[in-house]
This record gives sequence, structure tokens and C-alpha cells, in this order.
Amino acid sequence: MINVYLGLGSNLAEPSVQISRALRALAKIKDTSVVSCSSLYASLPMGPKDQANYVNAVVHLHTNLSPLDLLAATQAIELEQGRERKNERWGPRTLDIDILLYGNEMINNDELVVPHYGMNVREFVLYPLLEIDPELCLPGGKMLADIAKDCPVNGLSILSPAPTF
Ligand code: PH2
Ligand code: MG
Ligand code: MG
Repeated sequence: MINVYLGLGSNLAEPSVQISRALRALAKIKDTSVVSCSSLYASLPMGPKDQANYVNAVVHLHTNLSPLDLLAATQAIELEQGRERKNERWGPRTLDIDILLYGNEMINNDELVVPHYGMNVREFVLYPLLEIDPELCLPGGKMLADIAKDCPVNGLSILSPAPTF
């Protein structure tokens, strides 16, 4: 079993409902189980400012799937929930699921980069992750808590408790 952490985000079509639904879908992926989910957080949009605030959460999974099989499963959930691939960088979306960490592996190929390239500077990833695993050590040896210390909160706030799954 590999410890995987996913970042979830939504700012369209009832974001909290999108995240709750995604969590239930993640719990149904084969050879995979949901260990925990953070609270739902409200966050200011990174990127274009003329879009709605986001709801973000981080989910801890155990999986026996390969990184690419897990990626395919999460992309299928994004599509199922109406995700449209647009050209606008960091634009609005019904559901985004990013693989943040896959065990201690460093992965870098055309399909997937893990650890997620932006996670160390995004408050809406670091603080939910810290909530569910305050002792986490990242591949490369740094403590999550030390990285979070250097990241401004930027208006991030807890919106509601973790959904049930
Ligand atoms: N995701 C984006 C672009 N901007 N902003 C916040 N606050 N949260 C996100 O998840 C997010 C974003 C594209 O992946
Ligand atoms: Mg993303
Ligand atoms: Mg993504």
C-alpha cells in the first residue's frame, strides 16, 4: 500500500458539493481506500482574479494502483463531474484533482510530475495537508510543517468539516 495525498479544488457549480461527490467517487476506486479528508477550505483564486473563490481540500489515500493508473482514475472522476479542458491557465473549473504525493516517489514524465510542482507555495494545499498529517516529511527530507511556516495564509479559512465518505 502506498500513501497518496490528493489536492481537490472547485469553484463552479456548488463547489462544496463537487468536493463531497469527488470524495465518494475516490472511495470507490479499485485497490484504493480513503484514509482521511481535511476540512473544506475557502480560498482566494490563484491566477485570474475575475473568478469565484475556490473550495479546496486534501485527501489521504492508500492505494495499490500505479501512479498512471491512479491518474487515469482521478481524471475519469474530473470528467464525470463536468470538467472541461480549456486553454486558460488557472481558470475556473468544476473539479480539479491533483496528485500531490505518491509515497516518497519523485515522478517526472510527460503525464505526471510528483511531488506536485506548486504544492510548496500554495496555502490551499499546505494547510489542509498539515491538518491531516502534521508530522509529514516530504520526499527530499523537508518537514511539511517547516514549509507551511513560510507560506502566507492569504485569506484561507475553514468552511466546513470533512465530508463523510
Ligand atoms: N486551482 C487552480 C487555479 N487557481 N485557486 C485556488 N484558490 N485553489 C485552486 O485549487 C486553484 C486556484 C487551477 O488548478
Ligand atoms: Mg490544480
Ligand atoms: Mg490539475
